[in-house]
Amino acid sequence: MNEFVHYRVENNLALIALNRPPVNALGQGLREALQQALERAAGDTNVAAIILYGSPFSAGADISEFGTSASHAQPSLPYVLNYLTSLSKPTLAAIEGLALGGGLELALACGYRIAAPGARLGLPEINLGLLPGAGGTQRLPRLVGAEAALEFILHGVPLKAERAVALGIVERVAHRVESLLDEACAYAEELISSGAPAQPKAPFEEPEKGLSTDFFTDYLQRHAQRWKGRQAPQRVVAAVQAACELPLEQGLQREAELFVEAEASAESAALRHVFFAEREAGRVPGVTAETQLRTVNKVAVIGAGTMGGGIAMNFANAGIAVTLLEQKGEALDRGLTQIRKNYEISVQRGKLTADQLEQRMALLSGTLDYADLADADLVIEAVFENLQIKQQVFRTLDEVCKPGAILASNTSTLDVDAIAAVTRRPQDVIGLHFFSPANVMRLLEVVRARETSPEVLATTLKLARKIGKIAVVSGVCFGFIGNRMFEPYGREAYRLLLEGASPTQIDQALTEHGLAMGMLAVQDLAGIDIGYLIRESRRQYIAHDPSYCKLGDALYAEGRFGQKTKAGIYRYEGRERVEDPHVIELAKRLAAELGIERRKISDQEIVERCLFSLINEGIQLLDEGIALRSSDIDLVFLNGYGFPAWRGGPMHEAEQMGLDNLLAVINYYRQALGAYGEMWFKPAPMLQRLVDAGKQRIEKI
Ligand code: 3H9
Repeated sequence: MNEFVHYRVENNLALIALNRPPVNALGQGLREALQQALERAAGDTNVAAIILYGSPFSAGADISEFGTSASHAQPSLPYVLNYLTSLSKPTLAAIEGLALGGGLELALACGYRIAAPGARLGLPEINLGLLPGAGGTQRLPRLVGAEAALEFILHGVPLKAERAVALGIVERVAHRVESLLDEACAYAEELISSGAPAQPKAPFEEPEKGLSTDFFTDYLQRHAQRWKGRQAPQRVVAAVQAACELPLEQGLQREAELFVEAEASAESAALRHVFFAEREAGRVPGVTAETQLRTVNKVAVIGAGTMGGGIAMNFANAGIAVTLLEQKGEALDRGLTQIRKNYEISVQRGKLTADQLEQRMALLSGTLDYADLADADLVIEAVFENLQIKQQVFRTLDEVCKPGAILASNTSTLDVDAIAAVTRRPQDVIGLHFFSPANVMRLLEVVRARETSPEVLATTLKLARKIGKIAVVSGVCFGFIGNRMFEPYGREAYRLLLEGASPTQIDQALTEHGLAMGMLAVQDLAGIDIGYLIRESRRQYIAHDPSYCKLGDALYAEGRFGQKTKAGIYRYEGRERVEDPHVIELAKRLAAELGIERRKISDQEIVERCLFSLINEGIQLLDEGIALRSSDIDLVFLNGYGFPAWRGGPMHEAEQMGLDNLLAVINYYRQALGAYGEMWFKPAPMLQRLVDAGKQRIEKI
């Protein structure tokens, strides 16, 4: 028939197989082929019922088509699905693997559904800033009720087939994946012989039944805070409300209008950018499908503190045995006890069963002896952030570890080449920078040192995926991608305090922009002492600016280390963060000493100075080859620094505002801030080159 669809008739059944690897994305070609196959089956008098199947069934609309003319090119997905529902023969979806988004909507347009055990069904459009746009918001409420449908669509997380049956999305689960098609055929024969209608009566003909009259208004109000800055959730609510208030045909029309708006939104463009960025990050020069992988069955972590313990949990969670090494028995016991406590919290929250807790703890063991690391396949060092101490650990590892073991450092700022250089196997050394809390944060910066071998890199990238991390490869430089770019961002926040902004104003301006936390609250959380020690190691690079994080240095001298001492930039009363007049006075005094004139500062200036300094540094990093691509930088900030995914990341934001605008604003501050501006607001040379070349995307030129 067509390369995208395989069509055959067996007995009285038309079997239509979707065939567009790897995930049967419903792009224009597949839609066209499917439409033709359906028309052929409809017109064949030998066909009494139609079965649609695929392996996997389908991951939905082709995301790469959004924003292009192909997205709505005929036959559109809604058109094909409406045609499907109009057929007079029973239609059956046999769902293997996954039915997501438009893929599930295809199944919902069929009269009947059977799924393979373990198949995942979901409407994840919300994660792309969209709503289901091929009938999902109208047909699902009629199948499972409006409230259940709303939760399912807004949650965006797929359900396993077994739970989908309980919810009423599919009628049956096949006994085995292998027998799915046979069982689907048997089901279709039953439908034919019982004279079942092509489309059975909807279980919820009135999906709003049982809901209070102000259900949707209440729902929006209840979630207003959570959805701040976003529009897709509100569109989902509007569409499901339409399912309750309008006949199907008009409801579908309303859904289509909302979908067009959503597809054109900046939010969806940002989230689609993130989707492809995550896939792109895995493509690393020098690593191919042929690159040999090393086996990693046993991991060791050196240091059982908060970081080491969190790192160890990642591996235990993935079923990999971990040995924790500490210098003293008490520290080891403390570390293991803390891990157990963390798991106990998950059990209390219902995220883990008591049995799973014990299984994970059984994978964790402790030792005080380096000799016990001799058979580890991967060792991750998570000791104090000091080059000499880390080098000493690596010398020892070089002595005790078996040949071929991967030796990783969790350093957040130090030179991984200098660490590798103390071993006789620099090709086996790599940086694995986890973010705190390491068992929660998705980001893993993988630092490729000068001599790191492709096998070691490929193995760690694969492992990162296994433990559920987003791995981003960075070259070696101070702070790698994240902390290096975070430094100018922090510098500006501290400087704005001297120039007249209050801590609350600065943090609020940033959280209003969508950041999970303001920069100054982050400083208090990370530790004012930690920031100070990092500055101490870099004084030669910052000494020319006497105002550089001056307030941070002063707070350090006062012993105000942040949350842990109940005082830093803020004061902490229990869990509450309050502004401290002492810090404002301190800022005024320091400003006077430095000759900085205090003034009223706008929120816009705060956001621009903090964010654009960070972006400018990112462009410089790309130019230096530390980051491979600008979308990698976005992933770092989205997954490690609380940037909002719906803005797509700092580099995507810069592209959206226009690189010429970015350059103009940076140049404005360079001039407006006088000597300070001249020091820190020089545009990265590559930004100028990109603008001169008329580029809209941030890419190395
Ligand atoms: C929608 O359906 C809208 C409708 O309601 C209305 C329309 C009118 N399109 O992730 P992987 C590619 S919105 C295009 O590495 P995994 C992916 O880029 C859609 N491409 O594998 C990658 O390509 P490459 C709603 C897609 O096993 C390759 O497939 N659906 C699509 O870890 C392998 O993917 C979703 O949001 C797609 N829909 O995960 C589902 N899906 O090799 C989005 C995948 O060149 N997809 N690709 O890098 C996913 O969640 C995961 O990709 C999936 C597989 C779970 C399917």
